[in-house]
Amino acid sequence: MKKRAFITGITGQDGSYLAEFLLKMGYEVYGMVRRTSTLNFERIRHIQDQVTLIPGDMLDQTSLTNALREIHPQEVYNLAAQSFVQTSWVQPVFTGDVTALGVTRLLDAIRTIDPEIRFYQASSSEMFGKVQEVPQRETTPFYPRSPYGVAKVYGHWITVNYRESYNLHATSGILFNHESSRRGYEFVTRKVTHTAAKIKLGLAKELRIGNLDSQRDWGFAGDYVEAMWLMLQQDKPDDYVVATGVTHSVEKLLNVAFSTLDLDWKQYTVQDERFMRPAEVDLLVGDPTKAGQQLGWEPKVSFEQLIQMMVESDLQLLKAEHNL
Ligand code: NDP
Ligand code: GDR
Repeated sequence: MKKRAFITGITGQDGSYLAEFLLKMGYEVYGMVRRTSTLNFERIRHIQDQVTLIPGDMLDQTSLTNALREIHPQEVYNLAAQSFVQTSWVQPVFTGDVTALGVTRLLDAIRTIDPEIRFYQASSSEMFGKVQEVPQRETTPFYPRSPYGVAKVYGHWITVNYRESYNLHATSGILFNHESSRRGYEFVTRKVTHTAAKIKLGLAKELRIGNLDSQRDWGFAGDYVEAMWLMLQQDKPDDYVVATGVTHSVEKLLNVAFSTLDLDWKQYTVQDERFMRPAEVDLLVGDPTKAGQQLGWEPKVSFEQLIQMMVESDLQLLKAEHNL
């Protein structure tokens, strides 16, 4: 019998990589998609005939309960979220509803339909925010600095609470930033690689950017979804930090991306207040020792390889789009 996995957020960056990975592992893969006026299946188009898409929304309890009743999955991966930090200041209530309360809706659906289901919650390094220690590990206290970070702290603790209250196999993966050529264009890595490629091809003149001093621990999304799966294969549910342990500044990101194209980033980059945040997080760098020791997980793609891969992919994408 094939194992069945249900992924919320299957149309997102991580959802698409996780679906690919689970298909390779022999799973029947089900993904929740919300109703939109135009389809946004771009990231899963290549596997669309191999997965089953179920309509639903993290805001709608009935749709979550019905999905679980219909699929009877052994594993549920909760990746759905309003995931863009900057937007969370503009839509704090909506962010809380989807990214925080949505987790309770799904956990409670699991509790009532089948408490044997194993649950993965996509927690975030943004929960560490104004960091209380460097590097951050599973025991580091949280101090979120955005409505998104606050919502993720709620999602984390409700996962722990359902684990302890109802004995659910509910695990929280505290993942640091992970990127790929499927990253949304609004996130800084993709914004930089895509705009740098446009500049190289004469399709743009400048890149408008926010804080150059921000530092992040950036890894490759394809590596990180494997850690999610490994967590649900453990006998006991737990919390794990997943990170590379290496941090880089936005300025370094610009340097690597532009120099891959033989361009000097300083000639094309303009700082713009619009991309600054009301509150920044400090030095985010994760300590993935526990994931290494208990899951046997380690990142395979370096920061430089990741950015070069993204630049190359954007270059090809733009050439195809513009017949260049
Ligand atoms: P994306 O923003 O790429 O994907 C988010 C997904 O959630 C999309 O499929 C989106 O659907 C779906 N979604 C949003 N709102 C709802 C809703 N109300 N009901 C149902 N589905 C909804 O995020 P990533 O793939 O990058 O991240 C996956 C998860 O991991 C998120 O929870 C994120 O917060 C978390 N995370 C991400 C990290 C990263 O670096 N990428 C690091 C740490 C945590 P649609 O396509 O319709 O918009
Ligand atoms: P982040 O990712 O907020 O870490 O959240 P993002 O790429 O948006 O920002 C990273 C850092 O870059 C700085 N920055 C800019 N960011 C954007 N988006 N645009 C700019 O022009 C710009 N200039 C500088 C930001 O200030 C920030 O410091 C991501 C999301 O995937 C979350 O869902 C996830 O939980 C965390 O990573 C871990």
